Amino acid sequence: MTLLRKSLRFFAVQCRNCASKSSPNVEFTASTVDIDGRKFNRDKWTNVNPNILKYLNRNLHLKPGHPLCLLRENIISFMYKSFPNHAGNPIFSVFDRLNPIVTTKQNFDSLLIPQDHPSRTLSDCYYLNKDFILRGHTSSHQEELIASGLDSFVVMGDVYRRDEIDASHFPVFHQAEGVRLFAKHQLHDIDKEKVELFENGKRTPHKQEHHTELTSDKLQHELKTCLTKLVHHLFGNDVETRWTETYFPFTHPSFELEVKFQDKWLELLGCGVIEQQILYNAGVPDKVGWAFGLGLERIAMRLYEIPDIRLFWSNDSGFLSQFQGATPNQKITYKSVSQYPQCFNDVSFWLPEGGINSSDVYEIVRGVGGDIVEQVRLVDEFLHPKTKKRSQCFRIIYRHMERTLTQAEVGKVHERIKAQLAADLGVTLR
Ligand code: FA5
Ligand code: MG
Repeated sequence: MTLLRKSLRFFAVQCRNCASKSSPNVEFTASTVDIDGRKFNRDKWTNVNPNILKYLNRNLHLKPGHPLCLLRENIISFMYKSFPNHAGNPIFSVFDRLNPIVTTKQNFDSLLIPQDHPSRTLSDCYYLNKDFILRGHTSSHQEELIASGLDSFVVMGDVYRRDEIDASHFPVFHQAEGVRLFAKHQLHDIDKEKVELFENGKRTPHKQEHHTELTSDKLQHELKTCLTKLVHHLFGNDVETRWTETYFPFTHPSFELEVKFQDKWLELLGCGVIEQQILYNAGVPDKVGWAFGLGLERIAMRLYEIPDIRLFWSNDSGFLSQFQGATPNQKITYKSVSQYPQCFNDVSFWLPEGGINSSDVYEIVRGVGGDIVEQVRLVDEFLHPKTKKRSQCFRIIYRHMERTLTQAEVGKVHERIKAQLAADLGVTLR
């Protein structure tokens, strides 16, 4: 078994050029999407667009002096320090340059995500074609890294999702994934306890059928201790946090950790006990483990009091200069360069037969409007009593992060968005 795992070690290839390049060479032909010389055949799944692909290779988490880079360094140094081996060296390996173009097998199948799971839909992800996708989470790399022989690793990188638009959601963001596996003697004190890792039991809300009660308890305890320590390391011991139970197809039991931010609970991460089937599939039937995935922007927003997720993409020196030269655990409070005013315009339309998907609206608005779009909200919806036609009204809030927008300038963009909505979705503007 060990041999098989070792021989796969080279499977996880880090993309060495990733850090140095600014934007990829992208070409859309009639039958392919070409990215930096790699050709992907287009099919009915293809829904990437030039707009989203321009974020590939930006690698904010590797850009010296960027708040996401400082946070990456801070988390890595915490993991290194917290988990030494008996010689004092870190047990965690770090992968922060893995290519974000992954197979649908990696992104879904390897994680036991069912065929009909909503996270697979075209309205949630960016597909190159039916076999390749811009990874929707760093969990895509779990199985390949476990199969390559690793027991403890962290993956950091950019992930892509067609999501809502507001101050804490952006279609590209960054995640840090942590995985730790345990052999029996690493989890249980086999000299003192007469215990087994596995049993042929029942799945309950608290454990998987293959795990003994004690195995599941200890894994949950190790996981929550690690994450609580990390959060205290980042935010200080006084931070207000809470655990909630949740569901992921790849962990059981599963949890989320939230922190108080501007008087609201903000979800920082998802985590849980790795589904044993994933370890069987990766060729590691004799170990158990935990995993977590956290959102770097969410943490950095709370840490540096950055009010809007779009600021991370700013090239404005007013933003970047506040972090240049800082050390990873330096306390920095972001000072708003200036609060430029918002402009908002509404767009109302009749839906075509069969309706539309609001994530297509968000995508088009973001595609045409770019980063000046701060929020898109469905503000009104009604059914015409006679024609039975349904109408929707979306409010688009515009704000530039670096200057005041004029109403005339916004008006032009808004008209282009309306035209694009009509052309692409078949809606009838009102
Ligand atoms: C996941 O992505 C799971 N892969 C996490 C996981 C890993 C669970 C390993 C179990 C084991 P989720 O979709 O909740 O879960 O995203 C994880 C975190 O990413 C969230 O808690 C949040 O901090 C961040 N996040 C999610 N969507 C966005 C978004 N659109 N913009 C910014 N951050 C986001
Ligand atoms: Mg979540």
